[in-house]
Amino acid sequence: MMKLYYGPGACSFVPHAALEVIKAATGDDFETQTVKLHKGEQRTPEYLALNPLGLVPVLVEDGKALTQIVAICDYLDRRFPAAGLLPTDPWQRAQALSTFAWMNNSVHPTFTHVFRPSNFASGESAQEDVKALGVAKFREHLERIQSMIAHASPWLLGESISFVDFYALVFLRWGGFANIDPASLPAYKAFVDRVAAHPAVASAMAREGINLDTFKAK
Ligand SMILES: N[C@@H](CCC(=O)N[C@@H](CS)C(=O)NCC(=O)O)C(=O)O
Repeated sequence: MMKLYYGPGACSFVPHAALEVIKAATGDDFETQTVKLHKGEQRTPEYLALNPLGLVPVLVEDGKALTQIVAICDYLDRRFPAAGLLPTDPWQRAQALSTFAWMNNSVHPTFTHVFRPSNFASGESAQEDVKALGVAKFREHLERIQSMIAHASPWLLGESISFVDFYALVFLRWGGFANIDPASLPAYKAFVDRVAAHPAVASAMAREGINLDTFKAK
């Protein structure tokens, strides 16, 4: 059985929700293992043996580990085509991967500047700068996602819910932690409410023990 190592609320939610979609579509079940990032569990020798980069997610199948969200999700789509996670038409599929890759290689690392400014600057005021610029850039990314949502019918890739919808949910939750009020992105918020209500997504959120309520007005 496949096993996913995930951190509650982390980017690993993307393959986690996908595994729930697959389970609903095909009956193929999966196991999970929580990795508590705030406790440093991603840096234990056992975990580093799975992923030397010390990051979630990791998907383990037949004792072999696969890392990187885009690779894991591409594998899940090819292994379980019945789940309809990516379009089959080559051009549509490439367009979907284009959006997915942008989320993974641009939006996601922008948030890393907010969450871990110490990775990018050493002095305290320099770190504050990195964080402030990161929040501004992250908000621009969220606005771009909101403009994509205007064309969602009903999901970002069309009829089937998919990786990019799950990533959109993760990002809006993270925005709340960065003091970005979801009410200031109303179409995005309404979309994420819909994604969260999808039964597969709701199951993954319940297992992770997360909700959408990350923004606390100051
Ligand atoms: N490019 C990687 C990014 C993975 C990543 O950044 N994971 C974060 C959680 S969202 C992590 O494990 N952080 C732990 C740490 O920085 O110590 C992927 O696609 O899998």
